[in-house]
Amino acid sequence: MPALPHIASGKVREIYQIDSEHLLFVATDRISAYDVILPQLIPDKGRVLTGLSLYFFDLLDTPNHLVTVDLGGVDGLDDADRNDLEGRSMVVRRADVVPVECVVRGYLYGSSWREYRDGGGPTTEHLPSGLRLAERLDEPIFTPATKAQTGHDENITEEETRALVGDDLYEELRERSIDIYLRAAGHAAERGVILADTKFEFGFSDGELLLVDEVLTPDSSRYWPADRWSPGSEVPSFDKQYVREWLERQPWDKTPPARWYRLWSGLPRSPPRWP
Ligand code: Q0Z
Repeated sequence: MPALPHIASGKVREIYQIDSEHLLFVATDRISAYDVILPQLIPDKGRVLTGLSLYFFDLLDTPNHLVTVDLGGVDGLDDADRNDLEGRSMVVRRADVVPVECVVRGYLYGSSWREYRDGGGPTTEHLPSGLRLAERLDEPIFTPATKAQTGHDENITEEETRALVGDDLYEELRERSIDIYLRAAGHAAERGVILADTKFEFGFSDGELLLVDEVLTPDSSRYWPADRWSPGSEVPSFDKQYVREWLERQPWDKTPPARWYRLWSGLPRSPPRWP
């Protein structure tokens, strides 16, 4: 990692300081599953993530934090750093990040489904009764969350969100988020992909509300192959489904740290004894 001041670590991403107005936003090759970072890197995964964010920043053409992917103007990097970082990094405008995760859902799944099934919660305030798992909603809903102390996101009500950010910013976040969701979901639908839900983050820079963070990546979004969707059943997600299913067959209890195990073939370790 470069010799720049380190600002923040996520499970997959790292943020460094370039100067008072700019950050270096880096996607690593780490992968997390069941909220735990796995010990093996996925070569160039971070470049795929960064490529997806860049693709959607370009497509959406909405005010965002991206400045450049050219590291030529970034001081304090040597050739090895540039080689490691090229393609997986964005120079971004430092913003004052709004303290709510702007989640938009077009389908009922994940934590929202669990709330709904269990009698309701913050995300189900505006939903009719009688919906099934993975059901398409009549219109997308804005269901913000906050970063809880545990590191897990916690869904919050409209009233709680309004109390956090104020009514005017609430309306702006909801309108921007739903508009972006609808455009991205339409783009995906034309390609046989359902964008079930996604999460945006916004921040202020020079008085302007910018889309920040990664956008519409499989880490921030739930993408489904349209031909595998049917309401009432679980849908296999693109991205980590293979990894989750493989982990299910390993002798790991999903508590950190994930470590290397001998591959478990599923066969007994010694032949059964002849009585
Ligand atoms: C985003 C995060 C982490 C990945 C800070 N443009 C910005 N200006 C100021 N702060 C941020 C951004 Cl994107 C910012 N995060 C969330 C943390 C890795 C994303 F460690 N934190």
